[in-house]
Amino acid sequence: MSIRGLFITVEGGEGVGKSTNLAFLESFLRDNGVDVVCTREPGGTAIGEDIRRLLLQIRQEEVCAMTELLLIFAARAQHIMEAIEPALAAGRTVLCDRFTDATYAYQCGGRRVAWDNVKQLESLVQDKLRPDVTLLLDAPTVIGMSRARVRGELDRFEQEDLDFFDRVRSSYLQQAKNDSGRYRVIDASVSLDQVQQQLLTVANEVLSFWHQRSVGS
Ligand code: Z5A
Repeated sequence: MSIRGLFITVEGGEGVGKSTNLAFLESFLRDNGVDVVCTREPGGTAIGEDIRRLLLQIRQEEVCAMTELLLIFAARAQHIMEAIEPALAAGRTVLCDRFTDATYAYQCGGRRVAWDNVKQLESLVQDKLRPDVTLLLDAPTVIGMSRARVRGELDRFEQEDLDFFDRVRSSYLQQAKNDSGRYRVIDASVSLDQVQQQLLTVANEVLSFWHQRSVGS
């Protein structure tokens, strides 16, 4: 039987550099012999990517916060069953661009959905599955927004205002404070080189965690 893989998630507000740094982390871990699977939420499966399109699409009608929440967890249920669990069970390290902490940040922090609603869905959909390590890329909201907005057309989330994204950021920082054993907070407001220097420290920590788990099994 193979050792269960590590589940690493990368979180942060829009435009803080998650995709860029996830790719950096992926190649560092691969170069060091770790078998990595990269994925994202919402998405990561064919059904999940269909749901993602539905979630990001700008619509005429207002999208009810509960509809949004249930769609996110519907995509997550498929993602866990089809991609995350099989990879972890096969001993592969899963590197995921956003997971349930994003739901606490965006739906509870941003949309003001009750925390307990997310907690209940988390237990229902994930059972005991939680990330082993979470990297929070943190930067003042205006920095992330300005980096993301050079891309042009805005999706349904990107159309939210500064207050919304400030609430998202505060929620992430609070989560990191409440679960400091799992979280590593990276200052993402500095140059990419400086961000990646900080990431290397965490990546080396992940490597030694991985080696310990391999030896201990
Ligand atoms: N959502 C939700 O509401 N609830 C949930 O549970 C989940 C998601 C899972 C889509 O997610 C939306 O889903 C998201 C929340 C919601 N909406 N928002 N906002 P997403 O992760 O796909 O969307 P995103 O946050 O908008 O990602 P992004 O805009 O692609 O940003 P990013 O991946 O963090 O950044 P990036 O693409 O790596 O970098 C952006 C640009 O900045 C790029 O040109 C880089 O070269 C540049 N960059 C990166 N780092 C630096 C530094 N350090 N200096 C200078 N320039 C930099």
